[in-house]
Amino acid sequence: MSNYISTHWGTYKVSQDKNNKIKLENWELDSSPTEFGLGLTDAAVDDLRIKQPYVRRGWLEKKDKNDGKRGRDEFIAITWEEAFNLASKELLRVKDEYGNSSIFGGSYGWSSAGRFHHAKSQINRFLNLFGGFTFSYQSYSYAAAQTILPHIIGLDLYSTLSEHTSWDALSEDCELIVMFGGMPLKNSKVSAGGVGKHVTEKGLRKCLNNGINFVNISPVKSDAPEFLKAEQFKIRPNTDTALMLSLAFIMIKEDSYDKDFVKKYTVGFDEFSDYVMGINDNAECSPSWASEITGIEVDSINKLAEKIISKKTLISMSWSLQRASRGEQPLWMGITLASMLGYIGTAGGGFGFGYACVNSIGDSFSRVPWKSLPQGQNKVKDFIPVARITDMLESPSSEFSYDGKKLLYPDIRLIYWAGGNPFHHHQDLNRLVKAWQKPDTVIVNEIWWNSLARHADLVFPANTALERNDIMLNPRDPTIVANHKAMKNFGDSKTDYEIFSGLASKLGFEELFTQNRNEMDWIKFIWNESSGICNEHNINLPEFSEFWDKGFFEVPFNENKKVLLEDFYQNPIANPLNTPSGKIEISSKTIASFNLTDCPSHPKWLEPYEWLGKVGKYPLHLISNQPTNRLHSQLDNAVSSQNDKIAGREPVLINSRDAEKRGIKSGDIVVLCNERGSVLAGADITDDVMSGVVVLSTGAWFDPDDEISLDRHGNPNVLTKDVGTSSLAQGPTSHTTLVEVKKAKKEIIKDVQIFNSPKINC
Ligand SMILES: Nc1nc2c(c(=O)[nH]1)N[C@H]1C(S)=C(S)[C@@H](COP(=O)(O)OP(=O)(O)OC[C@H]3O[C@@H](n4cnc5c(=O)[nH]c(N)nc54)[C@H](O)[C@@H]3O)O[C@H]1N2
Ligand SMILES: Nc1nc2c(c(=O)[nH]1)N[C@H]1C(S)=C(S)[C@@H](COP(=O)(O)OP(=O)(O)OC[C@H]3O[C@@H](n4cnc5c(=O)[nH]c(N)nc54)[C@H](O)[C@@H]3O)O[C@H]1N2
Ligand SMILES: [Mo]
Repeated sequence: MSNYISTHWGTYKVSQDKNNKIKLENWELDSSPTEFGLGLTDAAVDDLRIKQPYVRRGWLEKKDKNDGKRGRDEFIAITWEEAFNLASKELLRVKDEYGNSSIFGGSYGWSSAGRFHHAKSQINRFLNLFGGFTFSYQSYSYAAAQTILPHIIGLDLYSTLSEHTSWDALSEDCELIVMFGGMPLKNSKVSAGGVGKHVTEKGLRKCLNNGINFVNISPVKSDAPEFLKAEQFKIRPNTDTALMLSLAFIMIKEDSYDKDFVKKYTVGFDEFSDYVMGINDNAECSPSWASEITGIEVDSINKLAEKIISKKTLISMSWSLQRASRGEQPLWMGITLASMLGYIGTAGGGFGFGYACVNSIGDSFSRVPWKSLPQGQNKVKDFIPVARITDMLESPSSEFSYDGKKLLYPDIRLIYWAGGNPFHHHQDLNRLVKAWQKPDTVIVNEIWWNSLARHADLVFPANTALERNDIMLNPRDPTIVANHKAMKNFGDSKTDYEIFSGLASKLGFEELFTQNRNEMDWIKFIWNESSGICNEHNINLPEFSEFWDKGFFEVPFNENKKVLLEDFYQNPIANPLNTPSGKIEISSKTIASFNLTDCPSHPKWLEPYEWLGKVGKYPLHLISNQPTNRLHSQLDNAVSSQNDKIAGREPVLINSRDAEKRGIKSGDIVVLCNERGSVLAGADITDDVMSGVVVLSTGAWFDPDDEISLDRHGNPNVLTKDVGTSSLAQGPTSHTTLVEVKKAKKEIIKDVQIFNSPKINC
């Protein structure tokens, strides 16, 4: 019997050393394994594990429900029996007094990779059986795309991603890949639901070996892997739309765009073209206009235009482009530009969205809609666009716009979170901390004493994937992995399943929740149901016991090369897109009918609320990209992430010119600030990042110092603004932030405290 564990960042072999200590090794079939995952075994037994249930003192005493101390109070250790009693009584009270819509169970977050123990599925199943909850819709990753793609190409985001032209198809026919936001391999280490083999580097090398050229348009040079030898265009963040518009301008002016494609496959080009050429009241989108905005020289823009016109080109966009103010525009504009080049629906090019953002995009294998844990129906219809949580908590019953509709924020009295970390993922954390005080109760299932656990009233200790049996079954990955329980439960921790079963028992619906199945029964149920689904796809899964003993199974490779929108390209009459016109909508009558100034009828350059074209007190653009050595805030307490810290803080990349101007040297502790807050970080001087831009990756555990309102550790979300991409999608805009950076004065330098245990009174 072989022991494996699969995680969002890869699959590992599990063994025990002579002292019975659990050890992970890279899986030999994965040619690009993720080193940072090896740190999970130590993190799983570190001092920050939550050992048993806890209750916050102020909440327990209930002298004043809104005592404003959430996040700063001490915790009292309690038994599971006490914890289940307190939580179930409170859930019932809130339900009776305010109704199920006053319970926020959105639980946005990646949690862990197993199919059965997926925390979000577990909490959804539990809360649905309890009568429902207010939920959150969309993802922090690509909310703007999720909303606008159906309007432009009539496909939902997930279908678009899974239908992406495969690397093998591209490598045969494409000549040039223009990467807006690069293709950082560090991001392709992960895939939500689990990774078997890493394939992105292989795909890129195949393209390179077949003679494809690469262009990297990004403020950070290393966003393009070095081996691609990509031509670099340093662009001011959030100005990609302007650059693309100027490329469209050149093509219209020179009459060199693919008119046949535009006519046959798109609608609304004329209205767009009038805007580009400045026919109405606006400036023409000429190269000199774009140069002023983007910081790229006119000559370079002209040369880039020449290149894309003369070669079969793929316009690749990273997801980061749309996690920004007016983030709908670059994606819409990228698809428009690809339409003008005429290769959409062919392997010669077209557009790509997120090729290296996660491992799976561009892969070619038979995708199987695997069985997951049945979640039931949510009877509550209230929801929020995922990133509007602070607005919701601050302003119950107030109106917001979303995708052409006007909706109301519900009044939330209880928050229950399992498997995500809003004190990592949300913007403007100082605002969130205040709004988070408003509900009567916050219940959290967490593994570690991170900032989410510390901002809860009731803390249930969840265990890690090493402490449970599970099955890695990701529709976006061809490997299925048997996760065998590798270590006994840490302390008194439980699986989320056991936690929700315990609560369901107190609330009288245990049998409905568990269906009398234990962990292994559920895993076999998921396997058997999936086997049936597989048969429909002509794939045979082995018997469960054979799979469980071997440890993994690989879905056979599919020889068919995938090309995005191929059917539509081959016959747009027989296979129209699911848009009102059946074609690609370069102008959208539907979006026009919403009458939104922040998302008009066709792609436009709309100034972000903060950007390098308009600086005042805060002259540097902060990019808070995905971290190299962890998954968001997960494993920030583990060795790889810790080894990267500078003076114990998250590293901030600063260009040498900007550093010199400020007297900052590598290794210094610096303070980043703007009107929303300030953050300490460790300076790393590098010309990898362009002047005017600083990079502080997301995911350092939030470590606020209340006395001087400063984050001691380097969480960029203290600085980011919490406002939607536009009133269309309301997506998060973390990549739109201006800051100033200074060498930190001795008086404000405080030790990082988030890696010490919180105040606990037994
Ligand atoms: N500034 C800035 N902010 C960003 C981004 C950015 O680019 N810049 N990116 C955004 C994006 S794209 C995303 S997807 C989000 C990610 O945000 P999240 O997905 O919320 O971040 P994670 O750190 O993965 O949080 C997962 C949490 O679940 C816990 N957990 C893991 N396994 C289990 C389990 O089995 N049970 C339970 N109960 N808990 C578990 C972990 O300990 C961790 O606290 O962040 C967003 N925030
Ligand atoms: N190792 C690791 N990999 C991850 C994750 C992780 O936490 N760790 N998180 C995963 C998740 S949840 C997601 S959603 C994906 C996200 O994938 P992306 O959205 O691609 O991730 P980012 O790292 O935020 O951005 C990639 C690069 O885009 C550039 N960029 C930012 N803004 C702009 C801009 O306005 N214009 C241009 N041209 N470039 C810009 C930045 O230099 C940045 O390095 O990554 C996934 N991959
Ligand atoms: Mo994401």
